[in-house]
Amino acid sequence: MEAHLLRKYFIMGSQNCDRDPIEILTEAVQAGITAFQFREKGPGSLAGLRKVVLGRQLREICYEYSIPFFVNDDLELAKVLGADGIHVGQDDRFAEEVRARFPDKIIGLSVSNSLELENSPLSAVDYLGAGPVFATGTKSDAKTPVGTKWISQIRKQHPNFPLVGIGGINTTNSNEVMEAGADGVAVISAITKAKDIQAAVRSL
Ligand code: 3NM
Repeated sequence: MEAHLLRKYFIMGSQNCDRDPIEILTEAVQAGITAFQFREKGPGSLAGLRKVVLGRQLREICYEYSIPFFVNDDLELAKVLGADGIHVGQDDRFAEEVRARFPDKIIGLSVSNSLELENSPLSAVDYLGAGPVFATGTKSDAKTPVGTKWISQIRKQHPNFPLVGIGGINTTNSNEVMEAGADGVAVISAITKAKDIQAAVRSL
């Protein structure tokens, strides 16, 4: 994949939103996010048909603005929505299985420590999401923050592998993540909770 697509990677599900997710995504794409992940997961999230209906609307916005649309974990949904890519975590299906089923989609994998990284099938995935870089209140089961040092280490080990930092990243600390060698920052609350999404995305 082209690593520059990871630069401002916005992740969201309706559970992260205090107002209409469609409005939030529209503002974010107009402000210049480079990729979007639909992550309808955790307390308060939609399921079944309501999840599909929202997903379709969000997918359409990304299509209209020509930015890649990713689905978190849900392979069936990724297929139904014609997603450009799928993001899987360590607890989700093995990345190799996802690759076998979707040879042409972009596949991202979360890593939270060196052991996970060592055991990751890098040849089966297109990019890594490393984190949480900083403490985050958005994901209740987030692991211990890895800090930007670990981002630098991964970059040293894998000089050319597309890499995005995630977790607790905001307009104030995103530059540290980029300086550590990430290709981009993946954020939820820095955008969903922003008073001015245009300004937040620009600042990221
Ligand atoms: N994954 P915020 S942290 C979805 O560490 C997610 O893998 C993480 O939300 C990981 O930008 C996280 O609001 C939540 O901190 C990111």
